[in-house]
Amino acid sequence: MKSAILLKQHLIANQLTVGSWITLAHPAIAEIMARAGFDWLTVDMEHSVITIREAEELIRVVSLCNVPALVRLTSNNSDLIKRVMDAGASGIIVPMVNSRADAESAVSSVNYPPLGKRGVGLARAQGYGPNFGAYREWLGGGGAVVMVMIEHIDAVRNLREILAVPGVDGYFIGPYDLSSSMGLAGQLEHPEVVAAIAEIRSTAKAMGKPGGVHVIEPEPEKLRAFIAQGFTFLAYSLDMRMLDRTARLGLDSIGKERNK
Ligand code: 3PY
Ligand code: MG
Repeated sequence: MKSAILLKQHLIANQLTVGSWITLAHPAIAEIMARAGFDWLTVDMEHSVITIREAEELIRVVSLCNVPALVRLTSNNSDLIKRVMDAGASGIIVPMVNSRADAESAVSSVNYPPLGKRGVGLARAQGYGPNFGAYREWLGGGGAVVMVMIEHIDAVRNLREILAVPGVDGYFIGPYDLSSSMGLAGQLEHPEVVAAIAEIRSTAKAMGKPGGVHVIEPEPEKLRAFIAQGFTFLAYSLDMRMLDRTARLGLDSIGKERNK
C-alpha cells in the first residue's frame, strides 16, 4: 500500500513515473521487471492470455517487491474490477473510456459505497481479513489509482468531460487503438495520430491532469521524446517486445555470417 500511496502522490503532483507492462504469466517475468526499477507495473489482461488466477500471482510478486501493481482490464467490467482489486491491485487502467459515463462506471466499480458500487469481501487486498479496516480507509481516502485509456477518437472529442469525473487520476493513451479508430491502424507516426496525441496532452494539461502514452517498442529515444513533450505517466514497452527486440538485435548484428 505504501508504494501505491507514493504513485498516487506522484500523479497528484504530476511528477514523472515510468512503468511497464506484463503480458507473460510467469512469476519470474514479474520479478525481473519489478527488480529492474520501474515505478509501477501493469498486468495486462486485455491483450494476453493471463487468467484471473495468474493475475493474482503477478500482482503478488510485483507488490512483494514494493512496486505498485496495476491491472489493465479486458474491458470496463465491474466484476473484473472487483476481482483484480480484491486480488490486491493498486489500481486499474481501463481500456476504451470514450465517455463520461464510461469513466463514472470505472470509478464506481473500484470504490465501496457510498462513493461506488463495489461489493465488499475479504481477499488478498484485505490481508485475507485482518487488514480490512486499513484497506477500507485507504480506498475511502481515494487511494486506488484509476487511469482511463484514451484510445479512440471519440474519447479525444469527449476528453474534457471524461477527465472531469471525480476519481479519475489521469489518462493513458493507447496509440494502436487510437490510430485504428482514425482509420490509420498502426501508423503511430502519421501526422493525424501525432496531432491527436498532442491535442490530448494540451487539453489535459489545461485541466491539470497527468497522463502519458504507451511507448510500445523498447526504444529509449521515444521514451525521452514523450518525456520532453511533458507526459508524466509513461509505460516503457512490454515484456514480449523487449524479449523479441533483444533476441533479434544480436542475430541481426551478425547478419548472414552464420550461414556462410
Ligand atoms: C494501444 O496501443 O491501443 C494500447 O492499448 C497500448 O497499451
Ligand atoms: Mg488499446
